[in-house]
Amino acid sequence: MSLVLYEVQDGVGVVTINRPEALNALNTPLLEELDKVIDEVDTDSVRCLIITGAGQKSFVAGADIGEMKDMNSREAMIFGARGNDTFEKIERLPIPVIAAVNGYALGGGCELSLACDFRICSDNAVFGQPETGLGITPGFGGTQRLMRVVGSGMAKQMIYTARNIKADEAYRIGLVNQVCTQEELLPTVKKLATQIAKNAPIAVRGSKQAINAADRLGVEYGKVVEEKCFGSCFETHDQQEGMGAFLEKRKEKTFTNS
Ligand code: DAK
Repeated sequence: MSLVLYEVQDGVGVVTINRPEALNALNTPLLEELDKVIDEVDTDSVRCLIITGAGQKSFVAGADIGEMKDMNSREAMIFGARGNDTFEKIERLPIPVIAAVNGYALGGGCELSLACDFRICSDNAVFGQPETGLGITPGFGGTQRLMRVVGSGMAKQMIYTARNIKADEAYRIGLVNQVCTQEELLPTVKKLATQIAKNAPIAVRGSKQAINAADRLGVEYGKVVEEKCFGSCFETHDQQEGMGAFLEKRKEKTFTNS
């Protein structure tokens, strides 16, 4: 049985972390499969990716504590680097990635959701960075990405206290964009993904690139990337099609990512 499932429908890919008996905790074989699946996403045909967890209870309940417990320092660094590399790949995918958080998103699970462009969760979701209570620091980018989403004060509070927060609080602090029932979660996220998939990929991708550039390297650099992306939309099929459709009062548009 695969530890990571992947399917594509109508230009939307769904990655499912599939280890429900351990609440989808991330161990080495799972991280290796996830890395492979991310490499296999065909970003020419897939226009938006969703990441979710198998079962009704958990998105990802963190890195596998059983596997980590007896690691030596070197092994822990390798484990951390593996997770970091894969999460970095997710963040750098040219297409948008939405986390559909269907339960526990703790430690590495919260960090996986933070590597996505944004998060939508079910009302039973629980977020947290419990690492300091386990004697470790967050290791899959949590000290870096959480503060960018919720601000450094709130990120520090969550990390230092290791306190879990429920869906309503996650919404209040801006960690998730929307909360829905468990049944509504995937349909809601798929609808959003389909809405994204309908827009010009060249423009959606350029927007992601410019926002991420500013996020990582600052506004001055982000503005340069924005100008470059804006300019490179012109003379493309998609720019001609989008503006042409408006001027011709035409609803139907065919974007080709070219
Ligand atoms: N690891 C391994 N197994 C886990 C797990 C985890 N993180 N979370 C749950 N499980 C397993 C449980 O052991 C149990 O297995 P069995 O006993 O049935 O064999 C099964 O999933 C069901 O869990 P529970 O029986 O505990 O279920 P409950 O509903 O009672 O509780 C819970 C659900 C999510 C509150 C509880 O399972 C829990 O507290 N889990 C641990 C959550 C946690 O602390 N997660 C953060 C892990 S630390 C680094 C790289 C990465 C990281 C850090 C550093 N470097 C190397 C630099 C990342 C760290 C983390 O993510």
